[in-house]
Amino acid sequence: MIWKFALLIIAVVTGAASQTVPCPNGYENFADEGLAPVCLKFATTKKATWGEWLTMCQQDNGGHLAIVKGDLHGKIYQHIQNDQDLWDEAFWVGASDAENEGQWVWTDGTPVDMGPPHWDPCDPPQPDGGTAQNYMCLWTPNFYFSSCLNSVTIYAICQI
Ligand SMILES: [Ca+2]
Repeated sequence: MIWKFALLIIAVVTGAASQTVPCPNGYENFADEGLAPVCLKFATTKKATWGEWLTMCQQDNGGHLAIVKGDLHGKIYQHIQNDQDLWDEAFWVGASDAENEGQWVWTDGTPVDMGPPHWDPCDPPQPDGGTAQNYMCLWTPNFYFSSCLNSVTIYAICQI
């Protein structure tokens, strides 16, 4: 009887651990329940350029700048709304048109969907800035996709 109880405890603890800790320490799972984890970290240790964050995300558990496809954009927006410290900030994510001006691609090589609902439609509509703005950021207050100045230093969203 006792050994049966012990086995039950082990099963429950093991199951709970695999369900509640899908991401490395400091990362949060943004995926819907039952789907493969999408582990993101709002990296607010330092403000730096896109290129610098590309390296720093990699140095943090082998991560990369966040690839924000589909409804992940809305989940990120909701996360920011729930954390007042993030409201006035901006964040690099993993897309660029540095290779071919106007051709935006994610760092996994897939093309970025242009226009609504993700890119900022307001004045001036994004992306803009020509070759001075070759990297994607999410900019306060609406956190649409924007093209940010190559030289600007802001926070980043890293992904594993
Ligand atoms: Ca550009």
